[in-house]
Formats: sequence, structure tokens, C-alpha cells
Amino acid sequence: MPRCLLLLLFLAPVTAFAELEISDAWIKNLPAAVPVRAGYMTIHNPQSRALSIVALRSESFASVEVHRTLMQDGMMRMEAVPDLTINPGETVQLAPGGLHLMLMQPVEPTRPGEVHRIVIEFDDGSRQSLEMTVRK
Ligand SMILES: [Cu+2]
Repeated sequence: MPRCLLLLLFLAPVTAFAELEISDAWIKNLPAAVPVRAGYMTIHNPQSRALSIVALRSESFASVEVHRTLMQDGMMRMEAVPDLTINPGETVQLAPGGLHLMLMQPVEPTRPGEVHRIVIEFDDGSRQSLEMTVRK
């Protein structure tokens, strides 16, 4: 059993807030020599107020950011999105070629099938925990 799964069994839930509905959350696996991973998911806000993601963290990665992919002067590049606001009723896709999570410096090489926990922090100070599965 991968060590991260064992860790999950012993960690208490971060909060009881289930603010956003998050589905299909996954991390694209890459060779150990590559220092970053991209993460994708579908985020829906069922609340009656907007929610802004202002920080992300994980025990499995040195840092986690929301990024957007841009085409600039014919070149593909990406930039950090310091706060990602999801309006009431809105669904936002994090998908290849667009918005994504950038998971930097894995503590250990990632392997398909592993589950990593990410904590999302909102502008109102509340938090939500989510699990992301590593896929090929
Ligand atoms: Cu990125």
C-alpha cells in the first residue's frame, strides 16, 4: 500500500465544510526527473455565494498553485491564478490546455493509482480537503 494512503488513514479530516462539488480530480503522472505535475478536475459551486480559492497545499508536494495556460505571441505559456473565483451555480473545468493545478516538487516520485490529499483554502478562511488520483 503506498505510504500516502496509509497517511490518509491516520489524518483527521481538516474541516467539515463541503463547499464545492469536485469530481474527476486527477494528477497526470510524469517521470521522477520532472519536478512538477499537472492536476485536473471539474469544480461546481452549489452555494448561493461566490467562493474564491486563495491557497492550496498538500503534504505530498512542496507547493500547489492554480495556473492558466495562455497563448502569447504564438507561444504556449502559463501563469499563476492567485485567486480563482467560482460563482454561484458555476462549473469550472481544470483541463489539459487550460486551467490546471500545478503541483510542484513531489516529496516522493508519484505512481499511477496513488491518492494524494490537497487542501483548498478559501478567501473566507474556510477549507476543503480533496483527494486526487494519479493516472498515467
Ligand atoms: Cu502550470
